[in-house]
Amino acid sequence: MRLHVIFCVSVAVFSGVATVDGQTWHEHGGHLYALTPNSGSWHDAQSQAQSFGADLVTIRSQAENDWLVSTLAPDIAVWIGLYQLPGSTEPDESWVWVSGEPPTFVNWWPGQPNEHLPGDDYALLNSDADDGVWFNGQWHDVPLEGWPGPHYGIMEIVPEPGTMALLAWGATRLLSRRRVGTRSGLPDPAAVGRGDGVAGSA
Ligand SMILES: [Ca+2]
Ligand SMILES: [Ca+2]
Repeated sequence: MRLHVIFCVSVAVFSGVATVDGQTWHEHGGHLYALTPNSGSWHDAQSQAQSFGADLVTIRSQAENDWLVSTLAPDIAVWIGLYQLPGSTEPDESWVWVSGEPPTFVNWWPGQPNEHLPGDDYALLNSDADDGVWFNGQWHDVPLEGWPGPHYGIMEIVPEPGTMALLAWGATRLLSRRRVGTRSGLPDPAAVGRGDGVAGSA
């Protein structure tokens, strides 16, 4: 799993987008984001995220919310990593992120959360239309299974500190070596100097 995640990160450094096992991961602010492979309940979505070494997304700002909508969910409703702890006072006490980060930013649709029905304890980001109203990426508290229609989740990988810098450094070196070889048609001089790529070098 660790190699799987590292591969995602390393490819993302090159282009900002990587497709791994059919999932398209997008890099933004040093984090990686993708939709879950399958639709399902909020718990299904979080389980799928964990299988990639990810969690459902933690959203920290309006800018991040807007980027997620435009990049991954321009016209669908998707699960995010916000849920309400059991036993909380309804409708708005103790909403928490699966990442453990405090909810410093929220983007509820006006009047939400409202505990429309008992058990509306999971946050759904909506950018699609309902009865002619476009929700513009704002959130609703909904049941575990969500609203009618398939719901995918947005997964997020937060690389460990230093991982992105290390991989960026490695990617830069690899690209540099490729450019040298392409231009001259000769082996990488750096490799020659180290004597680690040319047979018979002293
Ligand atoms: Ca609730
Ligand atoms: Ca609601």
